This record gives sequence, C-alpha cells and structure tokens, in this order.
Amino acid sequence: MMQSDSSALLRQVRSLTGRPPEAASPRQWLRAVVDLVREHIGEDWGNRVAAARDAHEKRIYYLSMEFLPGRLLVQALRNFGLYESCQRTLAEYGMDLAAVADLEVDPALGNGGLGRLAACLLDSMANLGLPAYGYGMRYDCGLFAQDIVDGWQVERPESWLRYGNPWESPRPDLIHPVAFGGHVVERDPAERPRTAWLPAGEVLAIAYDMPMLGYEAQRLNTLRLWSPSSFGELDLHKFNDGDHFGAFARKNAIESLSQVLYPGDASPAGRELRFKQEYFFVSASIQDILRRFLRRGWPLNHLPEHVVIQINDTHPSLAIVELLRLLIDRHHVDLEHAWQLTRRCFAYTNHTLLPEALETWPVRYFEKLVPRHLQLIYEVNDRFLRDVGRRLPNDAGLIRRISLIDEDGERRVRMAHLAIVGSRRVNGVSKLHSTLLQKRTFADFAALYPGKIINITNGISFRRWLGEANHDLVELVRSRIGDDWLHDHEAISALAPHADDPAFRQAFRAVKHRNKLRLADLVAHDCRVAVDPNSLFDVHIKRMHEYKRQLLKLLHVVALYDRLRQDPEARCVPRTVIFAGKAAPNYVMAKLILKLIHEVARHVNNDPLVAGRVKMAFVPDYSVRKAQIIIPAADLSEQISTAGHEASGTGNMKLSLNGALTIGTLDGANIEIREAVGAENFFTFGLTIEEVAQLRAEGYDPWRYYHGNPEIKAALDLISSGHFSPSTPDLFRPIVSSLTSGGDHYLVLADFASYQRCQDQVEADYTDIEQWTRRAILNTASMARFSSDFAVRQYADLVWNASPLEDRQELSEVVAAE
Ligand code: NBG
Repeated sequence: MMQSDSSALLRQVRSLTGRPPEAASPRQWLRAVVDLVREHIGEDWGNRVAAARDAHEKRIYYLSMEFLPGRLLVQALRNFGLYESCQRTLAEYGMDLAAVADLEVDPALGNGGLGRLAACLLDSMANLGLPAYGYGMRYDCGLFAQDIVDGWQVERPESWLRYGNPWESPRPDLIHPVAFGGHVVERDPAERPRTAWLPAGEVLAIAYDMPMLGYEAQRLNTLRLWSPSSFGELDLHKFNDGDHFGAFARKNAIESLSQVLYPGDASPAGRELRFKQEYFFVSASIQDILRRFLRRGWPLNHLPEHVVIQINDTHPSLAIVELLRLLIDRHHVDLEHAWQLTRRCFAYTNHTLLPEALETWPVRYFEKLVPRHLQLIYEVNDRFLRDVGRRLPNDAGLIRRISLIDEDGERRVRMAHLAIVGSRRVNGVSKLHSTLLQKRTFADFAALYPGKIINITNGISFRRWLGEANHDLVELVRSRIGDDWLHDHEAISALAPHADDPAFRQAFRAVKHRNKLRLADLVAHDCRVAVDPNSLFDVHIKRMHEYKRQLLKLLHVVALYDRLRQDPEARCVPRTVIFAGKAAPNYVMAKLILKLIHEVARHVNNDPLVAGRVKMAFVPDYSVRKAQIIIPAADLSEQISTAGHEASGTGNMKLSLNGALTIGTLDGANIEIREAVGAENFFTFGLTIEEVAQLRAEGYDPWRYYHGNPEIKAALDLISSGHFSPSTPDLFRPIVSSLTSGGDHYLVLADFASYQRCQDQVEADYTDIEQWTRRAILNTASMARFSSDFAVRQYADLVWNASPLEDRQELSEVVAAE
C-alpha cells in the first residue's frame, strides 16, 4: 500500500467516527477498510471499462432469486494488493485485520447450491471480462438464521442489514415502477396498442448495487438487487384519526415483499407473496435492461444481439412475459415480432430433477395480479400449440402434456414450459441431469426442438473455494506450480506429478491438519463438542432433504455405534462425522431428521464405550463462511443422494478441490468427478440410476432389507425403541416408518449394505495415509473442468454467443488508457 492508502484509510476512520483512529471500534475499522477498497474501485470504474470495449458488445444478465456471494473484503483486499499494508496500518492502532474482516456479514440471500452457483458464475464472468450484471432481490432478512434449541431447528430472522451493508450503493435515482392487479381493456381498433392494462396500483423498485470484482481487480461487474420503496407510505388521515396500525397497512404490505427469501408457502398468503416477489424482481430487472439498451439509441430489432438474459431456474421465468409485454405495450412492437425477439434473448438453466420442484402457479394468481401477462401467455400458448399440432399431429396426449397451462385440476401455468418455449437454449447442470432432462422430464420438448436442451456442468470459483478458503494450501501449491490456476483453471493439473513426492505429501497433510484444527475450534465453539483432529473428518454438508440422505449417513453411524458397543474391542478408524445444513421451515420430516442427528450425537459423544472412536457434530447455521472453514478440513466428502435425484451438486467439487476423497453414488456431477479423478480415487457405492428404476418398477420392499440385514434391523430398532429419545420414546417412529412401512422412497435401506461395505473400505484405506494423501492431491489436481471459469466459457460459447476477453494484457491497457 502506498503511503497515500494508509492516510486514506486513517482519513476514512476519522470521518466515520469524528474522532481519532485510536477511538474507532472494530466495526468502524471494517467500514473504513471497505470504503478504502471502494475508493479504489472508483465510482463508475466498471462502466468506464465496459464502455471502452466494443460498443456493440453483448451484455449478459443473470437473473436469480438467490445469490450467496459470501464475504467480499479479504478477496477484494488481495485483488487490489492492499491486504498486507492494511494489516500493518491496523496493527499500529492495535487492531487485527483478520478479526476485523471476520465481522463482515455473510449475506444469506440464498438457499444452497443454486444461490452459490450464481455467485461463482458472476465471479467467473468478472474474471473472464464478460460484461455481466446479476439481478436479484435485496431481502431484508434473506433465508432464516438457524438456531438449535434442544436439538431442534428454530428459525430466526437473519437481520444481515443490522449494521448496514458497507458494499452496497443505494441508487434512489434508479427506480422502476412495478404494477400489480387491475384489469385489461380492449381499446379502439385504431389505437396502438390495442390492449391496455389498467393496474390497480404500483410499487417502486429501488436499485442497490454491489461490486463483483474479477481476479486482480481487472474487471468489475455489478450485482443489482431490488428493494421495494415504502418511502412516505403513511396514511396521514388514518394516523391522525388515531388508527396508528391501519395507517401503516400499505407500507407494511410493500415492505413484506422483500422481507424474506422463500416465505413459507403453506398458506395461500405465503404462496401469493412468493409469486409477487418473483414478478416484482423480474419486472424491475427487465425495465432496467431495456433502459440500458435504449439509452444507446439502438433499434429494438437489435435487442438479441446485445442482450442475453440467463434465468437461474424457473423462478424468474415471468421475465420472459414481462419483456414481451413491454415490447408490445410500451414500444408498440407487434406480438409476432416481439415474441421472436424475446425468445432470442432468453436462456434457461434448470436445476432440479424433482418433479415437485418444477414450479407452477395457479392461473388465478395471474388473473388477480398480472392479468395482462396471462393474456399474453394464452396468446403465446395458442401459437405454440398450433405449431405443435401441425408438426406432430398424431400424438393425442402431446398437447395436454406440453401446454403452458396444466388443465388437470385447478388450472396452473407451468413455469418450466414457459421458460423452455421462451428461451433459445435450455441447459441442465451435469451430464446425467441434462440427459435425464432430454429423455425424461422434458422429452416432449427435446423431440420438438432437437439440440435445444444442452449440458453445462456446474463449476466453482477456485478463487473463492481454494484461494480464499484454504490459504495454507494456496501457499503450498504456489511453491510448486505457481498460482496461474487462480485465473487459468487448466493450470491446476500441473499439481498431479507432485502427488508422488513424499515431501509434498507430508506438507499437504500438515496443511490439512492445520485446517482440521481450525474446524475443531469452530465445532468446539458452535457445538460444544471436542473433536480429535487426528481422526478421519467425514463431512455431510448440504440442505436437509430426504433425497440427500442424511439418514443413510446417520444409520451408518448408529450401526457403527451399535457395533462398538457390542464389541468394545472392535477395530475402527477414529472418525468425526460432521453435518451442517438447514431444513425448510415447513419440512417436518427434514426437521425430525435434524433432531435425530442431535440425539444420536448426544449419545455417541457421551458413551464411554465408543469414546475416542466416533464423534458427531452438527454445525448450526451453515453459511458460505462456515463452508469455507469446514471444506478445507474434510477428509471424506459424503455425496450420497439416491441416484437420479441430485441435479449436480457443487459441494462435491469444493470438497474434492480441497483434497477430500468422495464417497458417492453415481448421481449428478459425482459421475464426472469420478471420471476426472479416476475411479481408484473415488469411493463408489449404491444403486445406479437404472437399478433404481428397476427396483422401483419391480415393487421395492424395504422390509426385505430390514429382515435380511441384522445391522439395519438393529439400527432401526434402536431408533424406534426410544433409545435416542428416552423421555419421548415414540419421537422418531415416523422416521423409521418412512423407511419401512412408508416405502422408503429414497431407497436408504436398499443402499445401506453397499454403503457400509464402502465405508469399511474407506477405513482400511485411511490407515495407509501416504496413499490416501496421494489420492487427495490427485483430487485437487483433477478439478480443472469443475472451475466456474470453464463453465462460464461454455455458457459464452454455447448459449450466449459472447466472447470472453482472452488477453488480460488487452484489458489492462484499456484500463490504463481510460
Ligand atoms: C440445486 C440442485 C443441486 C445443484 C444446484 C446448482 C436447486 C433447485 N437445485 O444439485 O439441487 O448443484 O442446484 O445447480 O436448488
């Protein structure tokens, strides 16, 4: 840092506090350091760089209900080369930069993989010099914070904005009105447009911008989050009449729009609120995209050459209809042409194989809230179905299956169908997932539009998931192969030969050990459990869901516990099992499983018969921050979903990159990871997707496994006997029933024996620590194709038709010239 940076920092502190730096609190220092970075970013730095590039360039718009950017400060300081010098300046005032940076809030604006993927892709777009904007919602509370009270999940509002978000720039100058309700009228035939939507009211959307920095700060992109404005929304008459609550009714209604991500959808009001949120954020985004485009004075005909809108799962698919509507109603483009333009702008990524997760919305909501959009959906559907009828006249059920409207029961709009029909490309997120989309979920569409559904396997940012999460490993890797892999993913492969060097292996193990100590501290602090860093760290971290099979892992632990209690002399590799993940607030079974994890942990951790051999911990309130501590410390990565259910997984990639070996089913991206690291460096178990289908078709009977496998029986009996819940012995019966009389939908029992055998192999292999380390290093070295830089290159090539900046030099020259 230049002298000037140090004085700029001190100036920031003084102006923030109005007092000398000695008096500043750590939080004030945090703010000052962020402000220093922001000074470096400069006010419209990103715009200047973008403008300097080819004026005809395409902009990539990434629309997502979720973003999990994680903390930004440390990476930003390193990007600008400010870390060490800030550290020195702070130290002069008795402050520790790491401790100060630790106060940065981790925005919980997402649920899991989908939101984190959005952040990794934005990171890579910035790294590759693609001019991109993320668009999303600025939730006041995001997803809930997870407390654990007596082993139960208790949700609490995540008030991440309590101390403000130092990164964001509010843009009160950038406001778009979002209309709701009312009705549509036909106008005089001579008038254009023929139809007018007379909404009942509107809500103003205000932009809040956050910087997304590329590697070494060469490039800046923007994440723009929308918040509804309730400014001045007070009914003064009511207030003065003494109705102090009623006076705020409208203000409250507006603010509820952005309170939380995924408001509970068990109630009709909750469902409607989600629908409103989706419309609110896409309407503001599309208006903003059009504003930016039209500012250049280009004709709307050229829209698809300059605008590509990637929608992250179906949540934003109303954006398609919103663009169509604005083209027709505001810009007087005729429907046919507007639809052609719209379809060429959009691309859709699907992220799920669970049919119940494919969003549909009752037609009723559209009638009530966005009647003009419904009219347009009908128009589009009509054309689409006529075209289908012409092209495939002999498939009687096809029209019903493929229609944008589901006519069975209450009429609903199928958002995924809308997204497919309204996009130029659709992609799945792993090879298996994309194949299943083509062959199963969207087979009709695949037949209708050959080549439209493609695969782009997910990726992760190496800068975040190795660069920031695992500093010690970065230093070690740098000492051997440099750090080009931070921006050039292929370069990580150069690590492979070092797996054969005993000195390197030893150093690699030492790093892992330090990371395990760091995790042990977190576990001691958060879970009040002491764990042994010399034990095998076995990690299952992801959303709580039955298909992800936390239960399979748990049954394995219960069986092991039982085995050790029966035979205290039995040999076993000391193991620490770590879980983390949130359960959806209405998902009763997932919450009960979470409780069982805690009760099993309580028993296992306190039973002298198993002491020193198995420990369990559930790290509460999983977040990007905690993932960055858990992942680098893992030895074994649990990726054990029932084959055919996990679209991809990205945790699997992060864990491999950090040198954990995977135990996994042939599901999602596991298949490609196994291919990349070599089957010999991956523990494979369980039914394949074909076997799953076959077993289900034959009529799967979990009782056969219960009666046929004494260990399964013993484990389940232990749970249903109330062993883990002595004061409420029946508490966990529903879990056991779901695995037996309930049909065990996710085939936990069917895969148990194979899983257990595989775990025995894990233990045997872990005793040969040299070989294990070698395999761990090969995992790290084989991850090139799972870099989000690689994924973004594929999006650019196959979907966006946009070119990354190949030559970093070129960009620095542009920056310097500006
Ligand atoms: C999730 C899948 C994961 C996948 C991420 C990112 C949703 C709807 N889907 O398997 O379950 O890795 O998306 O693609 O959150």
